[in-house]
Amino acid sequence: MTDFRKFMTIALTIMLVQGMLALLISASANAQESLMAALDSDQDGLISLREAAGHQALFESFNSIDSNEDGYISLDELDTSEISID
Ligand SMILES: [Ca+2]
Ligand SMILES: [Ca+2]
Repeated sequence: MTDFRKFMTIALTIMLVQGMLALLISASANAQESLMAALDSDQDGLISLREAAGHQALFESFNSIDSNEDGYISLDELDTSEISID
């Protein structure tokens, strides 16, 4: 009986985790927009080098993501990049 309860607890935990993962994955469809919203502190729709300093991976590859070299990362440039929120 104890083993069965353990099993049920583990099974329920796995189901919960899977449900949360599914939520996370559906939320990440807009990951780049969320990243933009999180970093664009002056809300001009662009991430400046200074704003990018809040995200190490983005900051380190800022120049390669800023494909038109205007010193800002637009949502399009962000979309093209493989940067994600972690
Ligand atoms: Ca900005
Ligand atoms: Ca740019």
